[in-house]
Amino acid sequence: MARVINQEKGLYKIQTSDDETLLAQLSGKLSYSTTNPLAFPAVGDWIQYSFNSGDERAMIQQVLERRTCFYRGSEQVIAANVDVAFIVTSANAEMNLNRLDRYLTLCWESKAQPVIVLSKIDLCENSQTLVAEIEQRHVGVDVLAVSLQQPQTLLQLNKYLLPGQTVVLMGSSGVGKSSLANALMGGEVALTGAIRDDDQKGRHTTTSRQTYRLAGGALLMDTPGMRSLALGSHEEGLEHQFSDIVELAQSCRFSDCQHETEPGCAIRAALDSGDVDQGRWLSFLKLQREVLHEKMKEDHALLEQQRNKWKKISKDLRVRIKQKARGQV
Ligand SMILES: Nc1nc2c(ncn2[C@@H]2O[C@H](COP(=O)(O)OP(=O)(O)OP(=O)(O)O)[C@@H](O)[C@H]2O)c(=O)[nH]1
Ligand SMILES: [Zn+2]
Repeated sequence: MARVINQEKGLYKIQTSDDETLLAQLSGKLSYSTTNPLAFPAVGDWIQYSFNSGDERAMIQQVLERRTCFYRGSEQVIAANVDVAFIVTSANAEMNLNRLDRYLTLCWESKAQPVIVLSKIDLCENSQTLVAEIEQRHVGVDVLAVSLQQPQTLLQLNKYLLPGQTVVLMGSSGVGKSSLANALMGGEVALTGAIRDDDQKGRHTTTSRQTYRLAGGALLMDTPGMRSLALGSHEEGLEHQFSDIVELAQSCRFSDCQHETEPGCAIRAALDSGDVDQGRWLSFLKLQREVLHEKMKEDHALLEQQRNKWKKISKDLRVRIKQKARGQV
């Protein structure tokens, strides 16, 4: 068994249980067994492989079932088997609670555990107020307040960085993800796995820039796609992040209630009484629109795919009928 630690243009770097790094490619069987792009190996995947000494590359035979999975649309897995996602948000910029809704939705969908990291608290006088605000809005999610200028604050992260754990950093540009990653790596650029010179046995020097082994034994996956992961058809994640709202909507008098002017609308009542925060409701509506839009696009693409498949089948059939008529088959 091995783990995919890097992926580029159909080539993979895998780390074996002996801490050896190998270049790998898909076995023919695996590449022809499915057309579903999500079934192919991605960074973080555990895989079965074969490797004959003397061969240049290992062959990936099988992708093991993923415990968690961050994906983009229906075509790309960004990171598999992540245990903890640190959602970094900066204390100095005006903090955007709605943006956290977005990242949390992605996390719930993936099944990884989200941890909110409020960064740069040295630039903010009331970080405790901010922490309280976040905790109140996102009940049950751990919130850590950190600053690179107060190194002891970083110790709070250690309990998520135990051996065997795989972690990722999420968050908007400039919130301090790279700085945090560097601090966790102790300032040096960590390499993943054993480093070997090319010794003619297909073992290559590997300096993965996607996966880092941290001092405590955890793996930090810093795949580029993770940083710019957009909300897509993450319906399940959205329903988890707003489960109270989803549940409430079920007690509206009309099952197709638009929550606008209908009588007996439970959402309107909760907004009026303050049980549901107005900002949170608007955040839900915005993300719901995005998810529905994306889902529609995907359904459309699927329909198109099926249509093309049938077009091709009927065209093949027509060709065969013509050939038959000409006595060619
Ligand atoms: N004062 C202060 N500045 C910080 C802290 N952490 C990061 N910064 C600064 O914030 C800026 C952005 O940090 P980065 O680590 O590059 O942010 P990033 O999230 O990786 O940004 P992208 O690479 O664009 O995604 C840099 O100038 C850092 O020096 C902190 O704890 N305190
Ligand atoms: Zn309603």
